[in-house]
This record gives sequence, C-alpha cells and structure tokens, in this order.
Amino acid sequence: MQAREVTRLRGPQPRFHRSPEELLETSWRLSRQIIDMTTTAGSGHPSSSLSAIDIMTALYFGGILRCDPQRPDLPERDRFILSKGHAAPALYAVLAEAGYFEPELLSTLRTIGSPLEGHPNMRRIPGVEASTGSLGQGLSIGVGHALATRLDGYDSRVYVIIGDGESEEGQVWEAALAAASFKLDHLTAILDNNGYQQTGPVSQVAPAMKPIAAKWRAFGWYVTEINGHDMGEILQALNEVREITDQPQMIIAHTKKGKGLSVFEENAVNRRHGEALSPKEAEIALAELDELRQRGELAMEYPKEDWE
Ligand SMILES: Cc1ncc(C[n+]2csc(CCOP(=O)(O)OP(=O)(O)O)c2C)c(N)n1
Ligand SMILES: [Mg+2]
Repeated sequence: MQAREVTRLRGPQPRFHRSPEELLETSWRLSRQIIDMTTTAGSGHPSSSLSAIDIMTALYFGGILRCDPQRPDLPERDRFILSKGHAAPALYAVLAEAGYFEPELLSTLRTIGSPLEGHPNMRRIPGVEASTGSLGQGLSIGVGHALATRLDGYDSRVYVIIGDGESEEGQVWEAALAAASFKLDHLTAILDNNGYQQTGPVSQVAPAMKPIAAKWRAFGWYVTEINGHDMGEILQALNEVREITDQPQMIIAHTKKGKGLSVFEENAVNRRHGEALSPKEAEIALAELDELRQRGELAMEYPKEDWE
C-alpha cells in the first residue's frame, strides 16, 4: 500500500513573543503565584512546579507554542502535555496568564468544587490536553497526538514534560521506542531533570538512570542538554529541535527542584516533595524571589559541573 501524501496544514501562530528578559519577569510572577496558591491550599507540590516553570513560561510565551486560548480545541493547534501532573500549579499559572481562564481562579486550588484539582483534569479546564498525575502516561498520550495530527495532515507539534523520577516508569520507555519507530519528528519531550523524586535523590533510588542522555540516544532520539532555568538556552533548544527530521527529540533540562530557593534547598532528602510552605516560609521564599529580581539575578546560574 502506498503511503498517503499529505500537505501539512498550518495551524495558529504563537500568541506571545516575549524576550528572554520579559520571560524571566513572567516566570518570576508565575513562581510567586505557585507559592501563593499552594500555601493558601495548604497542600500541593510547589518545588516540583518551580523546577518546570521556566520551561513552561518559555514554551507558552517565548514564541514557541502555536495555540489560541479562545479556541482551545482547534485541531491544528500545538499540544503541551504535563506528564508530571503533580506540577499542576505551574500549568494553572501559565494557562491563566495565557488567558485560558481568569487568574482569580488560582486561589481556589484544591478546594471542593474548583476545577483546579490537585492534578490537571482535561474535562474541567480549557487548555489542559491530558488528565495526568498517574506518572508515566503523558509521553504515550503525546505519541498518540503526534500520530493523529500527522494522519490528519496538520503541522502540529507536541511537547511533553516528564520528570526524572517519573522516568523509572516502564511506559516511558515503551513510548520512547514507539516514537522513534514511527519517526515522530513533531514530538519533543523535555526532561525536568531536577535530581529528586518523592523519596530521595534519583541517583540513590535508581542509580542506573545514568547516563540518561545515552539512553535516549540509544532509543533513537535526538538529544540536547541545557540549563533549564536559562531562558536563552531553553528557547535555543526549542527552536533547534524544530529543524530535526525523522526523529523525536529529547531536551534534557537540568533544573533545581524549588528553583534554588533556600526553603527547599535546606531539605536534602527530596527538596520538600509534595509539601506546601507554611505562611511564614512562603514569606521567606517570596522575599528571596523578589530580592533576586531586584538584583537582576533571576537568570539562574547552573554550571554544567553542578548538573545532577
Ligand atoms: C504511577 C504513580 N506512582 C506514584 C506516584 C506518586 N508520586 C507523585 S510525584 C512522585 C515523584 C515524581 O518524581 P519526579 O518525576 O522526579 O518529579 P519531581 O517532583 O521531581 O518534579 C511520585 C512517586 C504517582 N503520582 N503516580
Ligand atoms: Mg524529579
């Protein structure tokens, strides 16, 4: 049987084209919201959300993701899937900033009746592409979207953020194998490589996870590694992978769980996985964030030799 020739249909264009400096400012604001909403809720995963917020900010507001918040179901849109669904506060902050829903809703996180559940629910929030939280599934869902949009002849790209602890799930590697076999060059995975999972450092729980880049390469993926808190590096990687043909791409983003804020750094076990800050601690964390901004140090240094 002959392969069907499809003309790739272009979709919406990126809505926001903020500069790296503006993106840092956006991410600072959204980081504050992550701390505020989880502390108000008294539960949630602030450190897991903060490690991914710079990447998500760049995706949505740095001229990458082609979507239309007024028409979230447009078939030609790009897709973003947060496979590590416990970082929902980061996704909610980004979606509200993009205009998918009113920012006032953020303070209802995890309250009875609120659509902002502890993990994202695609049936209740526009812009949420997949209901995630049960780890390991998001990349497979991304493979499905990439195959479906290719069959339909759309030019849509699919982006999936996975966690390093999450990568211990076997399903991640089934998806990796499938994506490379199907030559899904419109699929980009981003690994939030923050070095920690729920019960401890990934290097202790699963020492064989290293070397991670070599594993993805061996599965047939194009791989690049970046500082996941450097807007310039994030944007460069996201632009670079668009040029890759016949292969899915993995961006290994070296990040800090809790974005280097002292309240999280002080915890050597798991950077306070799944714990909201108390109001007093939140005050300290917010003051630190504000200080970094005032000193013009929001662009976080994370030299290669310190990457987990
Ligand atoms: C299938 C499954 N098993 C266990 C959990 C509980 N759980 C939630 S977050 C987490 C750790 C995830 O670590 P990682 O992927 O590194 O994410 P991080 O919080 O570091 O961003 C675990 C085990 C879950 N949500 N789903
Ligand atoms: Mg982790």
